Amino acid sequence: MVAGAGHAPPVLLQKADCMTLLYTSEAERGRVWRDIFAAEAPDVGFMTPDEMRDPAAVRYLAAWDPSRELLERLTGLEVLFSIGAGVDQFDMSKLPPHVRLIRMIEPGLIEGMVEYVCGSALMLHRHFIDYGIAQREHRWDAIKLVPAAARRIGVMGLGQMGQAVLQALRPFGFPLSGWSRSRHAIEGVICHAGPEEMDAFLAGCDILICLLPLTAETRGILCRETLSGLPRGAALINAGRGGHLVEQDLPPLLDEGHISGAVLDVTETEPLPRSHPFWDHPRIILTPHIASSTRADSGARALIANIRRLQAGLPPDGEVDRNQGY
Ligand code: NDP
Ligand code: OXD
Repeated sequence: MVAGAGHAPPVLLQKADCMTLLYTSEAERGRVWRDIFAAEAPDVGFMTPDEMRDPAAVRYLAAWDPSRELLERLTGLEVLFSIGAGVDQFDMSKLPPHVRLIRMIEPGLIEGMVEYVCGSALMLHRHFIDYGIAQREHRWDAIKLVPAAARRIGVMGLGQMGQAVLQALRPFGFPLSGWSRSRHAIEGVICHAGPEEMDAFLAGCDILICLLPLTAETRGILCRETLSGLPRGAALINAGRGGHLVEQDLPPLLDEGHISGAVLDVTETEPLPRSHPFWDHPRIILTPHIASSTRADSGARALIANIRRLQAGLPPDGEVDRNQGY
C-alpha cells in the first residue's frame, strides 16, 4: 500500500518501536512463549539471555528472581513481570524505583490453586490423615461422618486465589469465611478484615487455608498464638508461602491434638532439608511447592494483554504496590 493514496500508511516497525522482552525462566515454558509472542505479538522482541546483544534495549523483563548483576545491566528496563503470582522472591531494595513490578494473574494459575486447595480441604474434611495413619497400623476404623454444613472453612487472603477457592468450595455447603487487609463483600462468605477481626475469624475455622502473599506484615502469621485461636481439632492448609508458618510451632500443636492435620505446599527452606521433622510427621502432608504454577499458554497471553494495556496507557493487571509488598 502506498502512503498518501487515501489509506492508512503501513505500520513499519522502527528499531525504537520494537520493544524487547527478556525472558529468564524455565526453558520449556520459554519455547511456548516464544511461539506465542511470534504469532500474537511480533512487535515485541522476545529473547533469552544468550540472545541478548544490547542489554540497554531491554524494556521488559519476565523473571522469577533476577540477579542483581542482570538488573544492573538492564539500564533501559521499565517493567519487571513476575513469572509467578507471588513477588516475595524479589529483593525490592535492588529494583530501581522507576521500574514497575507486575505479578502474574492468569487463569491457569488460579485453576491449579483451586484444584489443590479444594482437593486438600475435602481430604481433611473426610479424615484422610487419620485414615492414612490407620492404614499404616492396619486398622479398619471408621470415623463418624461430619456433614459439610458442620465444617467451617476459612481463607486468609481474599485476592485472586482466595476468592476463586471460596467460589469453588461453595457448592459443597461448607460454611465459609475469609480474612483480608481491606474489607470485602463476597456472596455466601462471612468476611473479616484487619488484625482486630482476626481472632473472630480464626475461632470460626475448622479448616484454615492460607493464601496470603508473604510480606513484612504476614511473615510468621501462622504461629502458636494464632493457631491456638483455632477450634480444637482444626486443620491447616498452607499454599501461600513457607514464611507464613513458624515451623517449630506446628509439631507440638499437632502432637497435643489442637491441630488435627496440616497440608503444606510451601516451606521456609525449599527444597525442604532431608532432616526436617515435617517429613516424618504422621499428621503432615507435604507437597513440593506444586499447588499451582503459571501455565505456559495462558501465562504468555496474560503477559501480552498486560503489555498492550501498558502501551495504551492503561493500568496493567497485578501491579504491585512496593510499599505494601504485594
Ligand atoms: P492477591 O494479591 O490477589 O491477594 C492477596 C490477598 O491477601 C488480598 O486479599 C489481601 O488483602 C490479603 N492480604 C495481604 N496482606 C494482608 C495482611 N497483612 N492482612 C490480611 N490480609 C492481607 O494474591 P493472590 O491471591 O494472587 O496470591 C496469593 C499468594 O498465593 C501469592 O502471593 C503467593 O504467595 C501464593 N501462591 C502460591 C502458589 C503455590 O504454588 N503454592 C501459587 C500461586 C500463588 P486485600 O484484598 O485487602 O488487599
Ligand atoms: C507463584 C508460585 O507465586 O508459583 O506463582 O508460588
